Amino acid sequence: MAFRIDRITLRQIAMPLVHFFETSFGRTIGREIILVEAASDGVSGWGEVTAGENPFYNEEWTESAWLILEHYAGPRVVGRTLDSAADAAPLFSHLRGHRMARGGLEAAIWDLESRLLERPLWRHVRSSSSASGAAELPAQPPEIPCGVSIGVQDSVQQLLHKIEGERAAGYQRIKMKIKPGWDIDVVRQVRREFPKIRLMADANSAYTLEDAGRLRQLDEFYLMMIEQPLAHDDIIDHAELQSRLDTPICLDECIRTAHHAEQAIALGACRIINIKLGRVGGFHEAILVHDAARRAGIPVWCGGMLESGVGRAHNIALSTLPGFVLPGDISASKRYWARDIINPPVEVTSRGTIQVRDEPGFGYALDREHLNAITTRREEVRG
Ligand code: OSB
Ligand code: MG
Repeated sequence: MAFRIDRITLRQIAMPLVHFFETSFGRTIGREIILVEAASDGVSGWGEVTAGENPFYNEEWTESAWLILEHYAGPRVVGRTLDSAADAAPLFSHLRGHRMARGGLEAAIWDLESRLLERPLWRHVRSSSSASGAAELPAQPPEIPCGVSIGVQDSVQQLLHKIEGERAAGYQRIKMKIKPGWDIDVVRQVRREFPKIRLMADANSAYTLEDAGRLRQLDEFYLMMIEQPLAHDDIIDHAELQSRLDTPICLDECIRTAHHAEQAIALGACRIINIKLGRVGGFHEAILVHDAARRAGIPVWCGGMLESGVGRAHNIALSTLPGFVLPGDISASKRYWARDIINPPVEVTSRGTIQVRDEPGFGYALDREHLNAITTRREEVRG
């Protein structure tokens, strides 16, 4: 079904986190998020740009994403008629990098198309994957397994306390952030306290190959995986490191395309892949990464970027693909926000799962009043 993109509106919102989130690259206390609205024939689709406030996770940040959307990606689609949402990503493929900016717009177009078809986005996503054909589409919306990502804390005591709380809430696995000075000893204490939990560590590129001996010490704690220990753009060193570790390596930052996934798998640089919608530039590429991993027998899970309800709902839709067999970093709205921008907020069952909603598009209603109250910038893209 062809549809014309009548209007693209960018908006920036300010959302304070209920608790700071600290990684090896810094501490976030509040988010500055860009939402993209794509309208056709009076129907709107929404996407979220997952770039951080600073170019520390990758090269993008809120300001750069706004400029890319305003001057490059947005004008490519305003007034254009698309045969399907899958045709959106190729319109931006001449741009180098800036996948989170592109991905926010692309996701809005996927949401728009599924709303025009009055179809849940998750069904739309599943039927677009060649590695999970329509025949496999379940009649009932699935439940997706959830884990939590816990940042570096001010004390080990505080970390243990947080883990206890998340376990009690039912989350299926705990990811803890590590960095030099907050790693082996802290993981040891967590393991002593919680010998049976599914535990993993995310370093966000805080180490080099010189640290291989140190990282090997983590093997004794039978972690599910260690995520992105080495440089954000270095697949080769990860292959070398993986050959020296028993613990599976999971790549996050390194994988921006399906081609990267294929190369990393071929080199033995990882045994697991974290797929983030924004990092790879939207649904089109995310599905291709999933399909490549599935063909190779590599399990994937959905990463998070401290998203508002809009990005969170998109992550839930993505996670219904059959290769997402490990718990994702997709947790309840209330872990991040005093008030989310969707209704109902994302909730997690006592089994540590999210029940996917069978509603059109991303499946939740926008809280317009709240959205307007926290909007700090708004602009329509000129074609
Ligand atoms: O590396 O997965 C990461 C948050 C910001 C930037 C990078 C990462 C993260 C997380 C948070 O781990 C996951 C979440 O949204 O809860
Ligand atoms: Mg990560």
